[in-house]
Amino acid sequence: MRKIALITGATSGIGKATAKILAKNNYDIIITGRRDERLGELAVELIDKIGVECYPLCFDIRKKDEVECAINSLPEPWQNIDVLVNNAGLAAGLSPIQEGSLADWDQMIDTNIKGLLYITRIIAPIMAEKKSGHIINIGSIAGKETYANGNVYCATKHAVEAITKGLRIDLNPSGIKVGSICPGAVETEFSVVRLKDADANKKVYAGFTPLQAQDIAETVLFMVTRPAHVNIGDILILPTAQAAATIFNKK
Ligand code: NDP
Ligand code: 8X3
Repeated sequence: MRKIALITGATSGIGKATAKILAKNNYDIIITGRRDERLGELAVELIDKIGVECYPLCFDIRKKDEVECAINSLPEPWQNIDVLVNNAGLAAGLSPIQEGSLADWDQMIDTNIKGLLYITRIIAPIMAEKKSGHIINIGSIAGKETYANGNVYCATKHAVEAITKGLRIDLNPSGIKVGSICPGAVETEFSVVRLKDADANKKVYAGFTPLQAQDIAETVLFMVTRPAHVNIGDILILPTAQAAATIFNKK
């Protein structure tokens, strides 16, 4: 029987690369995000070029009602989700906490923590009921360290780390695999969004070779293709040039 993977935040970066790699490995794919046009384009690519089935769901993960409505709108066979990749997320701003924007804080907390929880609260019972499934949360090195001006973003990713551990404990009796991938610097739209600067990548990734979304997608694939008795709990993955959150060997 074919397997189904739901990837949040698949309109860009890590989520998009993950959707493609899982499709190439015979998963049917549910993709989510707010940018409908991009979801449509990716769905066409997965269906026409890769040859899998794809169900796009356009919603804002911060809005509980939209999340519930979208997941509940899935036709019955699509609700049988085998893999959930909780990827949607962002950093907004890079300021000392005493100068931080409350709107940025709300956006990060509502997306990275509450949005992840809303989705998981709907999918986890489905997995628990059938006693199988795999949840992978995209954390960050920012969930393991706190760096200058990272304050609230780091807090949200520390929360993802705690939620991952809590999920693994609570879903242990049901045989559900739970793990996380915690990347360092990945060249996606992340820095453009964080710094609200279309040219941000030229500055942020200057002088070293960052990870690419494909590197993280390959890590997701590795995790979901382990034998039934193996659960990868956590992977910290960094560019070779990165030793810690803010320590880079730049040329
Ligand atoms: P991108 O900005 O390229 O992708 C972010 C994705 O999240 C987009 O698909 C976006 O979709 C989605 N998203 C953001 N806000 C919402 C929302 N309110 N509702 C629904 N979807 C939303 O960044 P990355 O691929 O780099 O980020 C993916 C994950 O990886 C994030 O959780 C990020 O924190 C994490 N990460 C990134 C690192 C990096 O250096 N890039 C390093 C470590 C972790 P849309 O805008 O269409 O809604
Ligand atoms: C993204 C990596 O170091 O910018 O989570 O926080 S970092």
